[in-house]
Amino acid sequence: MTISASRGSRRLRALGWATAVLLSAALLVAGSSAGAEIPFGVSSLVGADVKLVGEPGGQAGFHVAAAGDLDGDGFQDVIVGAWVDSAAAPSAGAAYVVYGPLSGGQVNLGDADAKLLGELTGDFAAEGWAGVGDLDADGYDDFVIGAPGRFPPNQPGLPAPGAAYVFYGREQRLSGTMNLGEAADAKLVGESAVDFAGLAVASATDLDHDGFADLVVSAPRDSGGGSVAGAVYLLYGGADRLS
Ligand SMILES: [Ca+2]
Ligand SMILES: [Ca+2]
Ligand SMILES: [Ca+2]
Repeated sequence: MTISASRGSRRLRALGWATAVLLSAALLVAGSSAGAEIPFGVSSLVGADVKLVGEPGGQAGFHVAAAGDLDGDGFQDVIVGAWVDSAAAPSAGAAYVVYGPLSGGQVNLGDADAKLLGELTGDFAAEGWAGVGDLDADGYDDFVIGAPGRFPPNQPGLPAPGAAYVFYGREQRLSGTMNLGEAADAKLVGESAVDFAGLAVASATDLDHDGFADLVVSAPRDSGGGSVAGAVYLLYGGADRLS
């Protein structure tokens, strides 16, 4: 019973944290501290406070989430994934970082503060990504970009171990176009050539309640439990950064 209750309270804390983050992000996007007015009933997205517009072919926004305050200036920041962006290589994918506060109206992601490019053909970088809270408890929120390395179309024989790129937030902002492999603080690679590691990444809030946020990385084609049984990895945050 004790274990069950503990798990329940942790789950409630996790839900509370996620709700608070999403609400604060929504309020800042709306540019109002008093509260955004989201209409009841059916209405057009054309009435949104901000529209972030992708670049041709990238399919920006395949996955959305709260990013956190990456530069510690008190404003929530925005990450947008474009999983089939081909600027670096066909379907290498990319992630845009836009630091808040956002002005209203349209934001062209081609003008984002930073664009992080997948490394290889078919990396599908940022098919999944997550703001993961403060992994090292330094006051700056951190984020992770997944690049599952799914088999590119018509190229099923390519290795696809997948990876999760960890970025620690800092006062100095990310800027310009960068390669994920060079810009990330750490790259976590799948165990085998076909694991699709990083297809999903997420915050685990603080699983072990040590004050450091923790991280979840999936590998749905991992075969440690039998053929493509899949696996999920938990990584505990700490003052010693992943590298
Ligand atoms: Ca910020
Ligand atoms: Ca941090
Ligand atoms: Ca922890």
